[in-house]
Amino acid sequence: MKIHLVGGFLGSGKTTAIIQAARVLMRRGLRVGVVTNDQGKYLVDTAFFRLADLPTVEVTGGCFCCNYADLDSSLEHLVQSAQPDVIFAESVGSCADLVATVVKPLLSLRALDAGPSSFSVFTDGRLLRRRLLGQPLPFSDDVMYIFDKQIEEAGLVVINKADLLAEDALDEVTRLFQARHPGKTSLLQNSLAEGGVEGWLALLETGSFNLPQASLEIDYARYGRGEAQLAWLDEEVLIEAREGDAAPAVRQFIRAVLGAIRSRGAGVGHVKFILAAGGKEVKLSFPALEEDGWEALIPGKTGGQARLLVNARVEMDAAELRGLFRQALEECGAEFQEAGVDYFHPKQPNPTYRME
Ligand SMILES: Nc1nc2c(ncn2[C@@H]2O[C@H](COP(=O)(O)OP(=O)(O)O)[C@@H](O)[C@H]2O)c(=O)[nH]1
Ligand SMILES: [Mg+2]
Repeated sequence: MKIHLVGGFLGSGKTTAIIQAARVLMRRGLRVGVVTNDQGKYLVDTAFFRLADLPTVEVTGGCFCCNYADLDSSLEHLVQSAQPDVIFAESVGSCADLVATVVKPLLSLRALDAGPSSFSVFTDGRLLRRRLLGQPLPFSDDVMYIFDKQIEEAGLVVINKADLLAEDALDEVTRLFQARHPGKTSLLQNSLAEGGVEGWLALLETGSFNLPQASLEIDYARYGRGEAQLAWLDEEVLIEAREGDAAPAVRQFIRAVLGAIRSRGAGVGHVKFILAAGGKEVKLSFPALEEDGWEALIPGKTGGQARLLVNARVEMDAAELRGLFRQALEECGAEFQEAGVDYFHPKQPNPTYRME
């Protein structure tokens, strides 16, 4: 059995790539399972993996490092219930220091053949390029500290969303990356393309050079400050049209949320929705540098009711984030009910184990 640990910043494309990679492996006849991870409890990504028919278990309410026992029992549960040949474990996008707190403990505390065999870190190529050029990014310095530390500790860096960079920008990001991180393996990838993850999978299969040996030097006070500047909001919403279709109210709600976040200039880790309406489920996802075109994903006829599972990770005050979601709902032009509303700032990271 192989365990591939996948880290990297919020919205960098971890879930997308894991689903594509799992499809390729399943076509080859392998059994694949997934462990998701988040500080929150109601996860769009878990719902999305399950939509893709992937056996998925969750470690919620904190990162893998601070919930090591949960990670260990989740892995065990997955092994018993799905007998996977390959497991992908996706860590929450605000987490760093995984070599010391997850990779090494898994290797030393689990049976030899059940430890991780690779640790990939994903990064949005556009954010990485800006960072390497010293251009401004929509996050504070402490949040960018986490972004940098994630890349520093990676065994293998996937420079993702290559389709969103022009040819010369791709050359530039590769050159700048190699100059900054000499000797680190990196790979340009478009996870949305047919066969786009084949190169990554081939690297994962080549063995242990993808598993870093060195624990990070990291300032936990600064790392904790960065995490604490990010706000988490999770909730389930039922939108009911007063008459006719619920789709216009859903569009209005999402438009208002994005507009309110943008008008505050707040950095978006990601804002994600699973929309269930008219017998269909779709995922709507807004990473740091969002693209247009999402409105076309909302089914034309939803019927009078739409259910939304919402996960937002944004650099702002959590109560303010909650307030703007609530206001967008009140102004969406339909009846609504909220359930499972949860908003907070992540706690100071306090790993179960830390191995030098
Ligand atoms: N253009 C482009 N978009 C991508 C790529 N990979 C992921 N995305 C999009 O980026 C957003 C965040 O992806 P997701 O896999 O949820 O990121 P995660 O938070 O790291 O798990 C989604 O809207 C994806 O469709 C890619 O290679 N190219
Ligand atoms: Mg994800």
